[in-house]
Amino acid sequence: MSYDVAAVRRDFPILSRVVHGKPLVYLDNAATSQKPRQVIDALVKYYTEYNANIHRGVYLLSQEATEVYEQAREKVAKFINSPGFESIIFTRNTTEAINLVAYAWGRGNISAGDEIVLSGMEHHSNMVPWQLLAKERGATLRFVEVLDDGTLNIEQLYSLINGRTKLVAMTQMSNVLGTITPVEEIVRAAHDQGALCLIDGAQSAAHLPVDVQQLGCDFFAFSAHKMLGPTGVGVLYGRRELLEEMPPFLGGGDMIMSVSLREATWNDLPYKFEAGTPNIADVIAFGEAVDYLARLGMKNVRQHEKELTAYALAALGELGPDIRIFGPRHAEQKGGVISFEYGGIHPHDLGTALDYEGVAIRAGHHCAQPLMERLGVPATARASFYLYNTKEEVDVLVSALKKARAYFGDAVRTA
Ligand code: 7TS
Repeated sequence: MSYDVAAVRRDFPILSRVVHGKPLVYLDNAATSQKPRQVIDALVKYYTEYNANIHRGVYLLSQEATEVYEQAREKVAKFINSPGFESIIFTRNTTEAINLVAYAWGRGNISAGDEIVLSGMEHHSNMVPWQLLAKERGATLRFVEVLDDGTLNIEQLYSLINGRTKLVAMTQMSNVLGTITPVEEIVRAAHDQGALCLIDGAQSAAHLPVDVQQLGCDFFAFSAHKMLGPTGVGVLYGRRELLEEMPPFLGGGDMIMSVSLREATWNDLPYKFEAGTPNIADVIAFGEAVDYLARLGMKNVRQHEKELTAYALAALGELGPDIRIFGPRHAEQKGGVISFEYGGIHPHDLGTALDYEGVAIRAGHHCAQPLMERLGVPATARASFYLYNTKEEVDVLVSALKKARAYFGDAVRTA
């Protein structure tokens, strides 16, 4: 391991919290990550020292705010190796980034008979916008199936993509199974048939090194709040030529070049897609989050999480036949996300029991109901790790699970 996890943990004030009398073990990182003090301080600094609207002020505060906001964009561009800042559009979250593409690109490019290829493990955010678009346009959605081992049927992907396919929209990492998908291959398969490819990077950007030029994707969407940044900021990366051709998503201030009573012309990229006063403070703080991740190095983050995931898979596996782990069983194939069922205990009961031990996990359908159906369960319990989690915390999870099993055991067996 090439960074000091104990030192990293000291940067996260919340990690020294006590819940129900127990030290917090935060294992719901796939939902949102915790924030280091550098990010929190950046928010406070902005509001204390240079709060002003951007892109319009002639006075110093506004110039400072504009400069730091635009620096954050440059940092994000570098973080995912975007060829330029023009391709980086700040949105509210991944969901809005995907909807932006569905509206601004989709409505100009999808018509009756066209096909959009998705996978059966998509988050609702990468499914519902395409359902809306397909319904409106008379287009068809096709789905790559999830195999029993939690990976995608890539052979099937090749047979689904054809001359009618206009877009392939797929996650790079499942928020339920942790599965890392072969996105480079998926992008190539889409391009070979003249289709575009959107990658849902909500999970991957936080946990893997991402290079959009190497991936070759046309769009890449992700959220700041899952990668140490604040809530309320997302990113859409788009290939410049595509963004140039797309009409605006939202109309209003900042996105225009000039406006007359009946017409308007559009601002340059990326501002054409950032209507109204943006989330200045949170974008600035996101810049700090990106710095933090870059300092640790995303390869090191991945390495740490891979070791932790391997450790957790082994430790959970030792709970015996009562535990069912969904998705890939090898840490190589997945991010630090483990969905499971244990002892016939309802995931919500399990989540509540773990909470009393200080362990925060997620229980539910994880906004992936079609995947739940494929797995044949209404919900799963899910533990998800980040760069500050430790093997000791995995041990706490395992002993809390054993305790819950002892508590619920008889009730479940006699039910
Ligand atoms: N795509 C994936 C793969 C996700 O995991 C999520 C959020 C989203 C899109 C949407 O991101 P948002 O920032 O726009 O909400 N996933 C989760 C989760 O697993 N639990 O809570 C949110």
